[in-house]
Amino acid sequence: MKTSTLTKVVQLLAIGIYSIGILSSCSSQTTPAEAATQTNEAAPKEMPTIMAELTDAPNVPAPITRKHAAKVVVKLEVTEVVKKMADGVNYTFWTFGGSVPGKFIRIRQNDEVEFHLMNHPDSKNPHNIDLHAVSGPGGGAASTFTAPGQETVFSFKALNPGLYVYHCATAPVGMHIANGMYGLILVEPEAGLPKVDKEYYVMQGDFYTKGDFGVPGLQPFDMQKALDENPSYVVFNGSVGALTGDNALTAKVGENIRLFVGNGGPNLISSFHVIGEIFDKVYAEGGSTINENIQTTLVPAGGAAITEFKADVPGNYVLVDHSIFRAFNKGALGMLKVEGNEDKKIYSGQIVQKIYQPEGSTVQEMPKSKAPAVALASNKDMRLELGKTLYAQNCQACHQAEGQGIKGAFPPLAKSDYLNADVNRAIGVVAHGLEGQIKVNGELYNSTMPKLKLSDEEIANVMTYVLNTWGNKGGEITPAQVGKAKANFKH
Ligand code: HEC
Ligand SMILES: [Cu+2]
Repeated sequence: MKTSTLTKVVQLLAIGIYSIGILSSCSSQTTPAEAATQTNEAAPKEMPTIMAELTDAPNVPAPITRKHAAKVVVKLEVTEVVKKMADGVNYTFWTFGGSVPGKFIRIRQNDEVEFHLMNHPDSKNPHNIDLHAVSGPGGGAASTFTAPGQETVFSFKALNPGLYVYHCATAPVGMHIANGMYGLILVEPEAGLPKVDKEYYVMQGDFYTKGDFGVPGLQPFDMQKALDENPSYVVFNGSVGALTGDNALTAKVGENIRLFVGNGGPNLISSFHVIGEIFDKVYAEGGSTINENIQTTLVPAGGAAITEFKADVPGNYVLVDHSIFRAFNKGALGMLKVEGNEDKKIYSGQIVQKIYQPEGSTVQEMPKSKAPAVALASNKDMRLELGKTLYAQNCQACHQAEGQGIKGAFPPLAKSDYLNADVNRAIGVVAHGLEGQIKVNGELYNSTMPKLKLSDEEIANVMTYVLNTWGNKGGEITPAQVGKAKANFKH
């Protein structure tokens, strides 16, 4: 059933393409017959027509197995949609295909692509597309300006193999890109890419919202922040958490993994790195030159790279932009979960942990906050006031502005069952730091909270603030209670 319908569609399309072929043949330099000779391969007399398989990130269409060029029909629909930017934060994304990044397009060198751009009737803006894989004016932008409810068509021949960015180029261009209008198109070399076990699509982008990182609600675009190149969010695949928790990429020990990495920008260059892995191969800038044994590869705004590595030992590998505040504070963080057997020769795990006297503690210490003298609070209101500032200075970088934490990395303080169940234990955590596994609101965390050099007075103030904010249970903590809780803390 499915096949016969598809055949009909292909036949119908073939008729359509034939007429377009006549129109464009005078301007095209190479006829299909010539192209077939150039490939030096047994190509059928008439190029077959194929509907391109398009995928949403992190998925990639299947590798191309055909040994000849084809006419490939790509149909891409632009929509303007409200979607999640982070927990509690929404944004009106402009998309190629319904999500950010846009659909992944996979073709082969010397294919002739018939490109349809449809702009959904509900869109508020016209859009077009500039594919960096196109040789011709505007990379297609000049031929694809499409008003809402319209469709445009142009065709191009994929002359150069490589991994290319595509994006909208309608004025104001920066704003269209900043709203998520970008994706990747892979032009496989004629010989194809070497076989691997897993392929994934990861694309970075920077976003500019009126509210800073984590401020909830539907956030509008902020032109001034975009001009200042000061993003509120830097994310992989369109939102904070698009590649963490249940959305993490997966692989098995021993598998070879290929990441098609793109950067839509609009402004930032990505220092792409996978924590705990070394790229065996990087197709630098998405081109044909292979660089080996790379730790971090630069992915320019409007550029791409193909990285390959083998998962040698099990564990969680964290994808980051190694401009590291972007990773831990603005969202540019993803995860690859590798399952399988350990190999202690390659990675032993911790062998020794013991007290090293000169430093005193195995828990890392943070530098003391700059405030020279500690203001003393004489009532709860003052504690709340001072606690708020202490929180911003000492806790917010990890637990986030609204106490919401970062799933998989920093537990929430907002409505934290761990905190509300035993406040003295939480005070102990703040006073002594914490290592090891804990469960907060049903989620496991196994990480390190540093020991902070805060006085009992400061801990009393910050904990009073935390307890009276974000739906926690309230109350007042005094320095005396902190002293007691510290002494009794064990974990
Ligand atoms: C460098 C990052 C970092 C900073 C700064 C930090 N924490 Fe934490 N905090 C963590 C991590 C990570 C954990 C979980 C530790 C674990 O997995 O064992 C945690 C756990 C906690 C917990 C217990 C779990 C929960 O969610 O209820 C509390 C309470 C807490 N932190 C409060 C604070 C307060 C208050 C501050 C500021 C005075 C602060 N933290 C500063 C990283 C941090
Ligand atoms: Cu656009």
